[in-house]
Amino acid sequence: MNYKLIKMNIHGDERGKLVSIEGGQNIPFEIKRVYYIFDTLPNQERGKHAHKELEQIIIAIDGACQFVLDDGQKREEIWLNRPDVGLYIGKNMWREMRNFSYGCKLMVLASTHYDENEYIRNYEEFKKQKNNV
Ligand code: T46
Repeated sequence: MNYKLIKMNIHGDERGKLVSIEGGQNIPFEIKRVYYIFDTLPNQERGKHAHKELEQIIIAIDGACQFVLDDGQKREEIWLNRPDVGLYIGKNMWREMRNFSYGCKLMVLASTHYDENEYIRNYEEFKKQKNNV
């Protein structure tokens, strides 16, 4: 499975907490794009696609949601629920997001600019490509 959880350092004191993310240091790719997802709802699912080239790190900076990760053979579920843990997803992994807490906010660091042609939005097509059928 081409994913892993990355623990970020927290700088905390009586004023609150801060996490710093620096390109070339705790991120395994050059950051080309940052986007964020908010106003999510518990009964809405997102994702349901894979990327041919894109690598990303996703951080639940507020709230929680569940990720389903699938490499064409195995499926695993993980919860993202900490602002100091990033989910790295490498190339060619199917992802689905569900069970958002109200107001969950996800910040995403991406290795490429947005390109719809690089998405695989059909699960059967994804499985065929993974298994070289
Ligand atoms: C992923 C999860 C965590 C853009 O115009 N630019 C962008 O950078 C992105 C990411 C999306 N869009 C447009 C494309 C769609 O019309 O925004 C709309 C929603 O995108 P999408 O349906 O792909 O959103 P999610 O939440 O299903 O998935 C996104 C990322 O696409 C995906 O790579 O891992 O967030």
